[in-house]
Amino acid sequence: MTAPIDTFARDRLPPPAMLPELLFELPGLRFPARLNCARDLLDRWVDGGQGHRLAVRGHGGLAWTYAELQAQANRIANVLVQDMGLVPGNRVLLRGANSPMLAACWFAVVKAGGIVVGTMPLLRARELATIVQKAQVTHALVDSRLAEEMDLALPNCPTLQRVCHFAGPTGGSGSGSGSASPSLEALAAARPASFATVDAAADDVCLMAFTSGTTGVPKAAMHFHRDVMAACACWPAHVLRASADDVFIGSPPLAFTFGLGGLLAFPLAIGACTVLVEKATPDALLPAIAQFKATVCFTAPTSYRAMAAQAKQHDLSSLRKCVSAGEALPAATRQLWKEATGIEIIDGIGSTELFHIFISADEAHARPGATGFVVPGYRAALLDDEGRELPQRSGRVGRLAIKGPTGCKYLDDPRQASYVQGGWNLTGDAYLQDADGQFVYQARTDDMIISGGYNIAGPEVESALLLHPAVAECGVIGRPDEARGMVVKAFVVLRPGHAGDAAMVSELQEFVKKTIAPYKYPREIAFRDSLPRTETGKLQRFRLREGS
Ligand code: 3UK
Repeated sequence: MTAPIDTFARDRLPPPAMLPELLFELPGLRFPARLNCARDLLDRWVDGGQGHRLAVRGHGGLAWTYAELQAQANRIANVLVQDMGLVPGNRVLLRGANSPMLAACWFAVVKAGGIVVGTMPLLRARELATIVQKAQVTHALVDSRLAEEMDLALPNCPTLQRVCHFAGPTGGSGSGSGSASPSLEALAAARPASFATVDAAADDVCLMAFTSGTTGVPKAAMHFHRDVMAACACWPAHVLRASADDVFIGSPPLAFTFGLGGLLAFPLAIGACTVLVEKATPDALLPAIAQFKATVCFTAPTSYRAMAAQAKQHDLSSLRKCVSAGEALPAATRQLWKEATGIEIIDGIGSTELFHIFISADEAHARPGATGFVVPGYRAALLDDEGRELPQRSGRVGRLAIKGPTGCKYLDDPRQASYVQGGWNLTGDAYLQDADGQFVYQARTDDMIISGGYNIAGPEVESALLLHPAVAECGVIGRPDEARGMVVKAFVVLRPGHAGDAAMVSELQEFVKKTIAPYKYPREIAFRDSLPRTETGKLQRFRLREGS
């Protein structure tokens, strides 16, 4: 009855033969044919008499209950439909730092049957235009402080008909060219606080998550309403096990599915409160944890490492669960954080294509250097070079393959055939499974270093270097070499007070040889002030390779 009117996304799903196999065996994964995730995450609480509970907090004392978040989302949904002409299936670009207002916009789009296209705040006009063109974005809701790059992109965005600006959590007048037209807040205030959430099909697309790809046009991973709820029923319910009294906080942007799950869908799925702060660098996250008495934290390994050094200067006594994802968690970082806070980090590997975490270990099962066990609801295999499954717990390295209730659905993209093969999602990671069943990360398959006939995983060498007290951060790559094929090269950022001289090079080399098999030691070491990272905190090894 309310199938999407704009079938752009549906028409560009991969053909059935190229979709991953889906598993819905777990209780909690039986979904009705019609489902709007905004109803299950937001309306449900208000309808059930829980509207007075705190849903979202932000800067400047901003705090909305579930009823208030719903009212604001409803007003914005009315603006989208009545002022901006949105019809179900249209793509709506969201642009802003994490904030309660951005969360309200997210729910407004989904309630109205639109498709959210999140964008990282640091993206430039060129990258925004690429996204708009690929997703054929029709509408945009933009924090006025980030309007400039959007305005610069507009000449290259012919499909983008309607742009509306909001002032951002700290208020202010905004500066973009749109300041002459009414703000989203003003339009929203003039519209009713009620809106009938669109009755969507469980397999209608509700979001397009652009991957932080390193080469080529970015890929858009599409997710259904059902995918969002399926993710809530797996890792959060079985591994994180947070409760309605928890207060979530963290750094990943809502445009990144790590942040969308951890800081919006997962807390709201259980009626908890989420703190959405604009600035969540290690310096800013520590005082925010103390200020909001946060209990569950989501951030990247490098952020835990940086925060561990300053943790003692802050009251982190409220904190009870800390989640790390985005890249491998070095054992040294796990140890530093535990010494600083007493908390055992919950590591988990997830991906944009699978929406969230599919291998992880809770506090009780965490083991340094291992990612953990396959998350209930998912199945994992390791494939050899011929695509055959390795025996379980063999200790042999293979390509990680995942199946579950979520899976890769790229928008109109031939690269679907590389991520999905034989019904499996191939994440591009090399893993081994040890005798206990724990999955141990090796490297991205294209980052494996083959030197003198040995396979060497850069992250293992990085983990060894990070155990040395002089090392703040490091990245290890293979540099092409005539004699050995590749040589192991480390880029190292030293802690203050250490000099990057020849003596330090030999000291670090000897240290690695004593810590792991000596043939893995970095034959070359270069010192840097910082390392190239994506906005999601991932080390860009390809840029280190270019500079080697
Ligand atoms: C790597 C990890 C080792 C791995 C993500 C949690 O990172 C996320 O999504 P992306 O699409 O990247 C996916 C790739 O990142 N990776 C992520 N976590 C770990 N490697 N240990 C980890 N714990 O190469 C993976 O294939 O940016 C993470 C939830 C949602 C996400 N989107």
